[in-house]
Amino acid sequence: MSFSRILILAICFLFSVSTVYAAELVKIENAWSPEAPPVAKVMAGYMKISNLSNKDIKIKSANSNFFTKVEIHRTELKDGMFTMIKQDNLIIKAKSHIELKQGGLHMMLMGKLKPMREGSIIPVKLTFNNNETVEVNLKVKSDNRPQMKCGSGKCGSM
Ligand SMILES: [Cu+2]
Repeated sequence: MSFSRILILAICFLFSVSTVYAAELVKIENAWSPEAPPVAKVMAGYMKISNLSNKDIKIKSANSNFFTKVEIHRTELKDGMFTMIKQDNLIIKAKSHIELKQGGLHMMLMGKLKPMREGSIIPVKLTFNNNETVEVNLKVKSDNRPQMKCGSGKCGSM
C-alpha cells in the first residue's frame, strides 16, 4: 500500500470519527431548532440520538448556556388536547435510536437568554446516566410548518 493511500485512509478515518461526538457510544445527527419569533421565550429542539453501545442508556439531564432550562418532552393527545409530558430518564435502548421531532418527543428550550435567529447555533449539553456528556450544536432554521403555541402550560401542535 502506497504512503498516499495510507494518508487518505487516515484522513477518512478522522472524518468518520468527527461525526461521532465526544462520547463514542452516543451519536447525534440532524440537531436543529425551528426559528421562533424574537419575543418567544421557548424554543424546540429536534435531533436523532443513537446509542451505539450494547447497553441501554438514559438521558439524565440537558442544559444550555443560552436558556435557563432544557427538558425533554413528549407530546400526547389527551381529551382532545395536546399536552406535553416531561420525560425524566428517557431510555435509549442498546443499539437503537430515538428521534426528537415535531409531534412527538422533543427538546424544550425554556427561558431564552439571548436573541436567536436563522443560522444561530444553540449549544446544548446532554448528560447520560453513565455520566457521559455530549455537546450538541442545534442549528436554528426557519420552518414554515405550524409552530408551537405555548401559553399557560398548554401547547398547540409541536
Ligand atoms: Cu415541550
